[in-house]
Amino acid sequence: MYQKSIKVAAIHDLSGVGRCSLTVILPTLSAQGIQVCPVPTAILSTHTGGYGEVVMRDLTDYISPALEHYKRLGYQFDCVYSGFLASEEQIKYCMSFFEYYSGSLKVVDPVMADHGKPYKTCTPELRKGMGRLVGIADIITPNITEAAMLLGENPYQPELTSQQMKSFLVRLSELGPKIVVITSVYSDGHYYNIGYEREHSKFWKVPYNLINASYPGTGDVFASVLTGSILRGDSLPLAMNRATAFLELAIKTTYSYSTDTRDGIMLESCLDYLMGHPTLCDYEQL
Ligand code: PXL
Repeated sequence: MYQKSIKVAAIHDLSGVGRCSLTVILPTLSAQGIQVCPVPTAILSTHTGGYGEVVMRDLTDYISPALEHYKRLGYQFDCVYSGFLASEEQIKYCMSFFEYYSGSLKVVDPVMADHGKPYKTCTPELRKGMGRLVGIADIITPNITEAAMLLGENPYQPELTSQQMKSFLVRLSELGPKIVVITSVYSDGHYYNIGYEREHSKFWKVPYNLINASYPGTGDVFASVLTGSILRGDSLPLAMNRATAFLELAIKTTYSYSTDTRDGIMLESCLDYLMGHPTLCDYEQL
């Protein structure tokens, strides 16, 4: 299908149960024809969102030696993509990865919070460190809670005007990234994923229907579809459209089975959609 494989170094945790981080990032990128080289930051029995006390093995001391090995090999990645990080210390090692592979596409999903509230693991130090990572990224994919936190604003942002959406996007881009995509924004009676490309001064929005259930890992899947799509050469609005449509499909499929929401979305049932790579043009200009 492809002559050359596109390689992504994925710096994320491996959570055994609950379909998030590497367990969804690997299949989502693979289904798009992208090779994932995982750099696990921690191993957890489950994600941290509702299964009680988690068993965790921190792999902070793995990240740097792994990078040293790749340096000795002269190994190249087309993209370095980070997400949930377990501690402020991990930010430093993650930063070394981004700095060494400065010519690769740098994607930072600043996983810290959702629905107006920081995750238990998000300390003030981690939040500051995430700000530093965002500063060296090419693309960031915060949800609206994380976007507000990165800008030092109230994490709870129930509704935004068009002007406020643009202001959020531009101010985040001023921190460093050329492309900013913010998910789960409510405006004027609709939910949107919104995006900004500094190079073209263009703002985009893709509407979606909200399902009244919250599943972990949806941000990871969104960022992975978007990243895969951009690595394959799609424009930003088409990549946003693909990621939004795929999430809508996966969430509605899952909701129809009334599963335990802690188990995440039924990714396995929906991956064939990504393999087909259909082109969608349901985006709008913001
Ligand atoms: O999906 C984000 C995520 C990743 N990894 C772990 C998490 C979460 C969100 O709760 O707990 C361990």
